[in-house]
Amino acid sequence: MNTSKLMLAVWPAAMALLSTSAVGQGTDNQIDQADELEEIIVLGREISMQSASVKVEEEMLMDTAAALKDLPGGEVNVNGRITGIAQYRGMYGDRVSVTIDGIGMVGGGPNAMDTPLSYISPMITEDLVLERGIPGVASAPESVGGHIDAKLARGSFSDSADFGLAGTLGTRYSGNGSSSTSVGRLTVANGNHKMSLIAEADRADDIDTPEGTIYPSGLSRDRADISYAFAGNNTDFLLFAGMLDTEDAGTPALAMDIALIDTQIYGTRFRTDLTRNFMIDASIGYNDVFHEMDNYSLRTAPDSPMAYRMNTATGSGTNFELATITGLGDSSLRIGLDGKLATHDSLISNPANPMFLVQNFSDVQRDLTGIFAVWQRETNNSDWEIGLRFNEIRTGAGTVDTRGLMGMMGTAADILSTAFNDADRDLQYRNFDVVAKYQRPVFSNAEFHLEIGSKTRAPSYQELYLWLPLQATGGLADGRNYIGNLDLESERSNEINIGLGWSSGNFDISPQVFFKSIDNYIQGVLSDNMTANMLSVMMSGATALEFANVEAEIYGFDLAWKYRVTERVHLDGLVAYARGKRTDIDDNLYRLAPLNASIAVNYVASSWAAKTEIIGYAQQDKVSSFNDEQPSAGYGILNMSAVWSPWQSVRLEARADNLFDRSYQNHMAGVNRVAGSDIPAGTRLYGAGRTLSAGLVITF
Ligand SMILES: [Cu+2]
Repeated sequence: MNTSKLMLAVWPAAMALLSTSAVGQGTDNQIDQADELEEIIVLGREISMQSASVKVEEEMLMDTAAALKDLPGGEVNVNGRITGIAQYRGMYGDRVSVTIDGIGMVGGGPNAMDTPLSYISPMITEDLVLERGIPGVASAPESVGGHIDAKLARGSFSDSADFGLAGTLGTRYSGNGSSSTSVGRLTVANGNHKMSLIAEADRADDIDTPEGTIYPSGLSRDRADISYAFAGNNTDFLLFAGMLDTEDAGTPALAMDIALIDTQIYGTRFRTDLTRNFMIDASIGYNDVFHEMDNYSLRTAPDSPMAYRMNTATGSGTNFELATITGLGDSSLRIGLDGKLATHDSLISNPANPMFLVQNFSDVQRDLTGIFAVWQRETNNSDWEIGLRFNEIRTGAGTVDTRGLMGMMGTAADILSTAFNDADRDLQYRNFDVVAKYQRPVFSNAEFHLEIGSKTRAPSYQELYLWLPLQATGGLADGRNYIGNLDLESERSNEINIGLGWSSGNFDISPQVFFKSIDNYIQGVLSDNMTANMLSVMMSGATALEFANVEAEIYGFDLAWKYRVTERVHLDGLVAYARGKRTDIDDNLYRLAPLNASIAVNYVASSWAAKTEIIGYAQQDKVSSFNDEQPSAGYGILNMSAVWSPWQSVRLEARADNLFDRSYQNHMAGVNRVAGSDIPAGTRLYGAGRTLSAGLVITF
């Protein structure tokens, strides 16, 4: 399908889908029928029991991560407008694996300012796919909390042997914060070969809320990708090179803002059928990040230049996978080897004091290699999947030092660096994962789904090697200083997930309930390191939290539903709830969304469509006392959007977010850490006020 068809396919597709379940009724085969019935598809969104996806390029967004809120159980922790950290069912950060075209990324920022989803700009994102429930062991090496894959929109192969040119030009503009996203795509392709050049430029100033301006919340981000792809009878091949250039992007929930993120990305994917029953699937990606952040150029600078901080961080590494798939009659066996080899450095300096230097992370390495086997069987009565995985993670860090720290601070830092340098920092983790999935039809119009898994995650490099109390925590944004812990063990999540897909006439619903018990859950606890606490109090007024293994559980449910009122009108919605608590002491887990739901009225005509949605969040008072987490009040907002395609090649878009200009604080929004802002430091950031947007996308 070429891009012009792709952009517009949603209207005819939506029309066709309105009658999907009617088509399904006549099918004899029970499982086929259930397979068709279980899918809940609305404009731009597709939800089944196994996965949920959004066609992100059709949404008017600045951060692709925001599209997760359109998926059952999906959330996003917002530390800045383009630093959305994926959350699924109460887990986030390194617990949720994110891949782009199936390949992982190595982050550069120790505070996750370059989150994986920040590498895939919204107008060049074809799909964002969330694996519902427990990710299979083949999806990603470490994915205790979930797995999300985003697909770049690199255009399509054509139907003919002759080469043709196709492309897209589009721009979207929001009045609030003069925010713009613009895309260009050029694809030269025939049926077998495709060359594609895509680029997106995003710009924005500070955005306004009913309580004042969020300062700083402007941004500048450019993303480009050039690729060659081959599609043969038995072989698919993709080779790409990309770049990301982010500059001056505010992250008011963190202690610093993004000055620069400069990343090169390279990768290749190869898939071939050697025989009818034997296939090879391989991918390798490399990326290299150079990142600078500071606390004085975008936000109100500290009073004393002695408190200016510039942090230069780098991250680079390789993600790879080599797998074989063997067909065995009605089942298949996938056996693979994969890995993620990463290095990280971070240096803190002061432009006003050339003497000042802190080696925050020095020569850090985290190398994972894994092997896995997945057996899948599909019959008329049931689907089975059983997967086993073994991971070995080796980590290491170089020696550290500081320079120019005065008096007692210098003495304390020396004590900590000497202890760190004398410790054994070469660590090794061996982890075994297992996931089993079972699915079968029940009654004539429903399907039952059961998953059981035991999955692991070895500690992150920050959790191990943060030797000086700082806020470099992968984006926790709780305002606390943390120190690492070289004695951490891997965490293990034992999980059960039960789902139902039910369809009756005009109504579809797909609820799931889950329970996970997490052994050795890693989170910050009060530190008994007196030196670290003293230093932390001198720097921030509060003692340090130290990463430790604790016990936790998370349970909840989420569902998607859809009701067809008429051929053209349908209602749909989501409900999600996740409750997380410590089980070794009486406390709640940090930064989980309260009960939330959305309901939308959709109208689809032949050349236009409109949607009105209400999104509601309950209050969240189940907050973490260890992280000084503040409760948040419930709220509801109303959004409206419309698209019109007067011609096949033109798509006009209009959208109003928060139409009634409601003042609200989403629980996942961070707490403001910036002084001299309309929103006081220490207050949870408010959601954007009424935001009117318009867009034009032309395809050829
Ligand atoms: Cu950073």
